Amino acid sequence: MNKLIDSLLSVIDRATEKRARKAATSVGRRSLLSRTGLALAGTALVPVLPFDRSPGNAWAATGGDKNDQYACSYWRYCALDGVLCNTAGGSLTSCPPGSEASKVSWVGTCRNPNDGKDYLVSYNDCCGKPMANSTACLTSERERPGYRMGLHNDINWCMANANKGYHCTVAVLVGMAE
Ligand code: ABN
Repeated sequence: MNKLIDSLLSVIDRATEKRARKAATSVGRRSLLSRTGLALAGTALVPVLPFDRSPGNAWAATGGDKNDQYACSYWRYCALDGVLCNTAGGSLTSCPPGSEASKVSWVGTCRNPNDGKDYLVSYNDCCGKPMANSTACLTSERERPGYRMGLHNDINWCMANANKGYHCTVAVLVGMAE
């Protein structure tokens, strides 16, 4: 048995040696070096795969009253990322005096627990004043990580307003989801 294994190994050895010699004659040292260099450079250029750095919705409402509009657990806030305007001199749907609604917004789909139906909710930022010292919520249901442009809500939606300072966020019902 040992003899058989020995002879098998020597056959493999010889074959490997033969291939290595053949490669050494057909591929010059310079060519080998340049190919190795190229392979190494290529590896360095391979983009690092993106990954989600978000804190796992650290402020996400887990449980809580779905009908309390002053709590992050309120059903309309299912995809909200911001501080509430209704505890900063505004209301659920209107900006506090001195600030104006963002021209662009993030729209989420939230289920109303009272009728079991899905609604589209527009989260408009209120702009033009420093950030309100108010309840901060981060639910962002169905949001995708930042590298999925357009599917990420960690954005200052005041970007299209003349006054881009973020103050707070309102949640306006815009319709029923199909
Ligand atoms: N949409 C609220 C917000 C404002 C600034 C930065 C992140 C999120």
